[in-house]
Amino acid sequence: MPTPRAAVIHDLSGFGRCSLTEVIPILSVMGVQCCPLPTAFLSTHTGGFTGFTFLDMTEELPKVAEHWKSLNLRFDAIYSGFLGSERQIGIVADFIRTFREPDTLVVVDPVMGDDGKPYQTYTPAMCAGMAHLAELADVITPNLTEAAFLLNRDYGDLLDGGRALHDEGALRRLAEELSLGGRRSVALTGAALSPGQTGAMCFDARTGRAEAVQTEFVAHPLHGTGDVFASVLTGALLRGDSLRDAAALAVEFIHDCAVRTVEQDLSLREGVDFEPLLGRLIGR
Ligand code: PXL
Repeated sequence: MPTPRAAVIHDLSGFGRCSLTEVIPILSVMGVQCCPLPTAFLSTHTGGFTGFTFLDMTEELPKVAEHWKSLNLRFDAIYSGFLGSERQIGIVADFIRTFREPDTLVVVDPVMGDDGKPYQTYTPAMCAGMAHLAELADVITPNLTEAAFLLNRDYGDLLDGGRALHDEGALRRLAEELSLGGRRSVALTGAALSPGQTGAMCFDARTGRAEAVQTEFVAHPLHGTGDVFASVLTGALLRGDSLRDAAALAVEFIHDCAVRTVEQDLSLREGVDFEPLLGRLIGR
């Protein structure tokens, strides 16, 4: 089988594991060729750090797309994550329309925020644009905050104002609602069936069914775990796993990385200590 190839549109943050510093090693170890389009270059990620540098790569993206088109490059997956400007939303949508083929897997991780708040560089216009971009996806991987933004709902009102936070039926209905009538698959992250657990509620557009995968809750906030989740999920989907199995692998991997991060008393803003565990993703 030829090595699957993924175009990954995400930022490169020099310190604080997230985005491309997680996506590239994870996809590589899972046997996927990763072709990065960096949306911005930052000195650190924006969660838990201040004073970070931010080089916006908006101007570069269409030039890269044009060159890749001239080379007739083809992608088995297109995966987008953290965007650097409002204008990038249209550029990424054009990229998807240009390179998508009938079998291309389009994963949009609608990276916008956490804990009810947008990330420091995200404007309301970017969040509104992200909802349009996500309409092009086969699979989306929002956390609960991003789910509220996608549905244009108040985070505080989501899941019955928090009263239904651990209600399996309410989480299932939320994932179904995010599927836009079953047109796209959803892996809703940070979905916990009880306070001691965490995981994902998956709505699979292929089967029309929603199913939860759960693990033991370890710590919060653990930076970069959403990017690990979307990366493992994309790698596993590309090798033919079902959405549920792909999500279960991602949830289990993040749990094990979180345990070793906490056991070593590492700074949570530096991201999960995933590198020593990468071997677990080989051939699974
Ligand atoms: O993990 C999401 C993410 C990605 N990229 C950058 C971020 C964040 C979250 O804070 O700041 C630059």
